[in-house]
Amino acid sequence: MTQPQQDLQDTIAVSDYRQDFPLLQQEVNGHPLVYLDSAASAQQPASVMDAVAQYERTDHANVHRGVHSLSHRATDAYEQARDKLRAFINAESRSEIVLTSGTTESINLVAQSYCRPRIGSGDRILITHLEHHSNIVPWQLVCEQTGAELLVAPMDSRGQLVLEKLYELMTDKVKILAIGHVSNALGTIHPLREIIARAHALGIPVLVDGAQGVPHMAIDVQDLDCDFYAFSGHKMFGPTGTGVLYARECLLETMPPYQGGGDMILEVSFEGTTYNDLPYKFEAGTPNIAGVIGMGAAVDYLQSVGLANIAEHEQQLLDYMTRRLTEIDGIRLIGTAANKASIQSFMLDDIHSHDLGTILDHQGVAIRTGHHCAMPVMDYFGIPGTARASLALYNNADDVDRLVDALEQAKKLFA
Ligand code: 7TS
Repeated sequence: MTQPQQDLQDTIAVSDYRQDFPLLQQEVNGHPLVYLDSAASAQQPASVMDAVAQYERTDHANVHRGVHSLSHRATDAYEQARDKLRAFINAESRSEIVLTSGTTESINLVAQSYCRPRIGSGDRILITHLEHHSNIVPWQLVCEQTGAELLVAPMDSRGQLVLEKLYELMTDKVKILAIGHVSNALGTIHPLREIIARAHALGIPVLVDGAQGVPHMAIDVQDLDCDFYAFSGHKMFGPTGTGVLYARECLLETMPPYQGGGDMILEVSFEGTTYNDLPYKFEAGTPNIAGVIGMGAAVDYLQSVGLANIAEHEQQLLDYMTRRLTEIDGIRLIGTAANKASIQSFMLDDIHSHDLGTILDHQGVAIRTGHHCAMPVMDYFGIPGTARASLALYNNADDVDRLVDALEQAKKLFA
């Protein structure tokens, strides 16, 4: 066993916060669970589970419809969550917070409702090499539908965007730039403020895929000056099947509805339909009410801890994890950008990442393995996939030491 290094100075009492997460208090395969897969889905604090349970036990009803008390209570809780989310990312108005099923739906909404009606052959959509499939395929679909061309800004061997090349690709033919905030495969944080300013100087609107940004740092959409910001509830300690599309009100006003159905209308007749006000025009059908209420509770939780505290803790832990992993003979770190958040991909000797993941699981250590829905990133490095450890508020130095010990065990097994 390697000796744990206890010199990590935690800025917050992590052990206290860890107790807020019931799922983490269990053994897996006979070992205390070490959960290092929060980039795929983060665990929920009890307060989120309680908020969902309270709605289901005492307030369950549909929203925006009934005159009865339960429906009022459900509507109030649901709309309060929207207000919390508005404040959380500092959007100017609650009309700019469209509640969706997650990042994927948020991006598809922009692709189909904003982009598709206003582009055609000769136009271009600009993305980067580091995107998750959710920020690639929706744009490929629009290109197929319209004849527009998809341009991809390159990255370097550390997993950083090559900014000069990105800027070279920004021309008046580009109708939107869609870019991740933080790469889910490599952890790279892009210099968004600079990139957005450059795009806006040329009149190019910018969508940010914030799925891996929101959980790890304070987001201020007005300060970033982005036009769209998409994120998911389940990566920020909320329930699955919830998410947000932030969009500037002036843009939402020009966009046709994404889906038709109940709640997105003011009046319907066979002759025609008048759409509802923003943001409801983009929220057809009964939403994930319980999930959204839980997402609101997740915002409360994140704010009670403080995003600055979370970012500082995770940064220290990432530094520690990188240092400990580097000490392992035969490790190859994939993604070594100067500015990174909470994620480290790696390979160990020539052990297949799935084998590594299985061996670690036997020791109670949960990591993600494979291509991480970022196949172009894997292609760049000429590999089928990586092992990936991702950190959250509830992880500590002991988790990292357990990961390193488990990797040493794997080496022995494959020796
Ligand atoms: N964009 C990024 C950057 C992501 O990391 C993910 C999910 C998505 C979009 C899609 O989010 P969803 O909530 O709509 O599914 N990323 C991961 C991951 O890294 N491992 O599993 C899912």
